[in-house]
Amino acid sequence: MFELVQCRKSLMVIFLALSFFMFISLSEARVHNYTWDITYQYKSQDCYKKLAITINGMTPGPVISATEGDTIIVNVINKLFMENVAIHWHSIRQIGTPWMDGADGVSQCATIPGDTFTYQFVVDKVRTYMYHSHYGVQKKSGLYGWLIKVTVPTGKSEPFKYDDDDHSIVFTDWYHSSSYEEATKLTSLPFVWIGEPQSLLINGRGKYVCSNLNTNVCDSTNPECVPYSLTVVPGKTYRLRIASLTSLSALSFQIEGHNLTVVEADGQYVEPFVTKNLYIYSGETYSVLVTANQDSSRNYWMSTNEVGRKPETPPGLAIFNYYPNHFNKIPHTIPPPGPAWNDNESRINQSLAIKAHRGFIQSPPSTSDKVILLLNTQNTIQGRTRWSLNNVSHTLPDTPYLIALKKNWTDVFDQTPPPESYDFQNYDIYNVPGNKNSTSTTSIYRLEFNSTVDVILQNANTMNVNNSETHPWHLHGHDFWVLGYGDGKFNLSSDVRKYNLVDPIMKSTVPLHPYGWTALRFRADNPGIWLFHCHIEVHFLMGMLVLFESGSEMVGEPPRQNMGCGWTKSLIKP
Ligand SMILES: *[C@@H]1O[C@H](CO)[C@@H](O)[C@H](O)[C@H]1NC(C)=O
Ligand SMILES: *[C@@H]1O[C@H](CO)[C@@H](O)[C@H](O)[C@H]1NC(C)=O
Ligand SMILES: *[C@@H]1O[C@H](CO)[C@@H](O)[C@H](O)[C@H]1NC(C)=O
Ligand SMILES: *[C@@H]1O[C@H](CO)[C@@H](O)[C@H](O)[C@H]1NC(C)=O
Ligand SMILES: *[C@@H]1O[C@H](CO)[C@@H](O)[C@H](O)[C@H]1NC(C)=O
Ligand SMILES: *[C@@H]1O[C@H](CO)[C@@H](O)[C@H](O)[C@H]1NC(C)=O
Ligand SMILES: *[C@@H]1O[C@H](CO)[C@@H](O)[C@H](O)[C@H]1NC(C)=O
Ligand SMILES: *[C@@H]1O[C@H](CO)[C@@H](O)[C@H](O)[C@H]1NC(C)=O
Ligand SMILES: *[C@@H]1O[C@H](CO)[C@@H](O)[C@H](O)[C@H]1NC(C)=O
Ligand SMILES: *[C@@H]1O[C@H](CO)[C@@H](O)[C@H](O)[C@H]1NC(C)=O
Ligand SMILES: [Cu+2]
Repeated sequence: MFELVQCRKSLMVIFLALSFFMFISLSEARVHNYTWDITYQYKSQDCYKKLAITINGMTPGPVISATEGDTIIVNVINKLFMENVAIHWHSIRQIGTPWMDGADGVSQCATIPGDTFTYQFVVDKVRTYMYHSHYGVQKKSGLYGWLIKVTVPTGKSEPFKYDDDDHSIVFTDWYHSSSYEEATKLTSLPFVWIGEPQSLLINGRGKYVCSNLNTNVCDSTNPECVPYSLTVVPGKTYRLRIASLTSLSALSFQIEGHNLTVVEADGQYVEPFVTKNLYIYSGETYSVLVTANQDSSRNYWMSTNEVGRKPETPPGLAIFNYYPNHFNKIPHTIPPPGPAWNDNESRINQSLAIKAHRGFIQSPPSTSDKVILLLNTQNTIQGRTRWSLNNVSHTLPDTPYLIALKKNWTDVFDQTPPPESYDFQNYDIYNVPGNKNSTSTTSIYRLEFNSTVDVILQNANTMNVNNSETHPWHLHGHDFWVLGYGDGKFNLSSDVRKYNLVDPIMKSTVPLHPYGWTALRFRADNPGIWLFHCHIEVHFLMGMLVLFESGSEMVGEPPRQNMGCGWTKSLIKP
């Protein structure tokens, strides 16, 4: 065992050294150094004034642009008076830098008020990234960021052409109550549902109907809630980089009268296909091409609608502005209605249509070493509503896992592994769970380093009759191959034979559709411990997460800045 660890260690060193020299020789890697002040400010994003968490006064936060191989340094100064902060760099794999993943309770202790945390990592892959808080339900308060656009180095090219880039669209859903109030509702006894969001925001702007309220806190003429407008020149083709960081809603996006050509998903090139609307789930990113080929005498709506849950939130609207019309000129048309919220079939169809571009296929291993089935159910623990995987609901310990593993503190979390399966044969996914009583755990899945693992996510009925919800599952530290989606119960013999091993897309976030299943494969080749969780913040808070550990013995010593909570307090005593 000792020899094996040593051997792995030296392999890893050689591997890291090689990658380092490779990028040095390929391009002149640059260092981007930022300092971010995190503060509360009054914002009127949907015309309703409320407290939002900002980065240097902004929500969404500043855009970071870089080239493949560049180093990003962000000094995050927590200037909130009473609240911790942790920032996750969504889909950055953090190979060799697991301490920088920004996941509270996993890779670090959240940064306390007055402290600074310096995130430093290399962007090793061309794609569109985003960042957001990974502390409690803080993302809901506005602490999320624009995309990190990592461009192709000179000499490399992409399999599609466009005239203009640099148009990023990020969707969020917005509540008027505070995230404290929401977290309290969701964890209280009896459970209080937070309801649907008040607004859908496009690039941080929405429009709440202020006349619904008898208060001057809502002002529809506030310039902060003027809709986002994207100006296009007739005849030209644009690349839009689209991301969703909603805390609850699954969305559909469309541009009135225009088709969208999907060309990239979560950083991998897609065999292009044309669609009228793009379905997008929290945590996903896409690139679409759109050509300004319609009547240029007017402007058009860009709109986003809630799908998958019965919508009670009006569509989010922005303006697709044909030059030289005024950018703020409101189209006289009615915004296009989105697809039916419960048209689950067309959502599965679009998921199935997303395949790797034939010139950029990265073949998955043909077999796997381990299969983990995860049944997604809603349960209760001592009366509190929770989400469970294979009948257990997960919670994070007070001491971050990665530090506990490095220090061999076996009392920090439950050492018994969580269940890898469930009684699939007999479980009725169409009915309210018979056994509502669940247990909570801090246990982790330990995966052999560099082994190939399949995860089959199986959806089921919630605790409400005839209801199953959409869950976008996100994996930290890795991309995975999406081998298939299906309706109903997964069949271990017949569905496995239908896996797409030819041109599966690699992603880092994937939807699990109502009453359906989703199958993934990944290689556990990134030393550390990584979250795999539902990206709906509310579900995450309610236990919809698991942890995958692999090769954590190869990780270096914990930096002092990652400590300060739980057992790690003892390590930083003066
Ligand atoms: C980044 O900027 C901070 C603040 O200006 C400075 O203290 C630090 O030395 C810089 N780091 C690098 C690597 O340039
Ligand atoms: C959009 O695509 C559909 C199907 O490919 C096609 O029939 C339609 O004409 C296109 N519409 C526009 C505005 O290009
Ligand atoms: C479609 O999805 C909704 C929830 O998103 C669910 O309640 C409904 O039962 C689903 N319909 C089918 C046919 O699966
Ligand atoms: C989904 O795809 C199937 C198979 O291609 C097709 O028969 C069906 O009409 C599609 N459904 C929707 C709603 O687009
Ligand atoms: C970790 O701790 C356990 C229990 O305290 C002990 O059995 C084991 O040998 C320790 N492992 C290492 C590598 O120190
Ligand atoms: C639920 O489970 C817990 C722990 O297993 C047990 O103490 C409790 O009595 C159970 N409650 C019900 C209603 O079954
Ligand atoms: C689920 O958990 C409950 C409560 O702990 C337990 O009674 C039940 O046997 C478990 N069911 C399965 C299938 O593991
Ligand atoms: C992981 O396994 C693959 C396939 O067996 C192999 O090509 C690769 O070199 C291994 N990587 C490491 C870091 O051991
Ligand atoms: C649940 O769905 C089934 C099948 O679609 C239907 O027969 C039944 O009436 C529904 N029950 C309720 C309470 O809506
Ligand atoms: C799984 O599929 C096989 C082959 O189609 C079939 O014989 C078997 O009954 C299915 N199992 C279940 C549980 O549906
Ligand atoms: Cu979920």
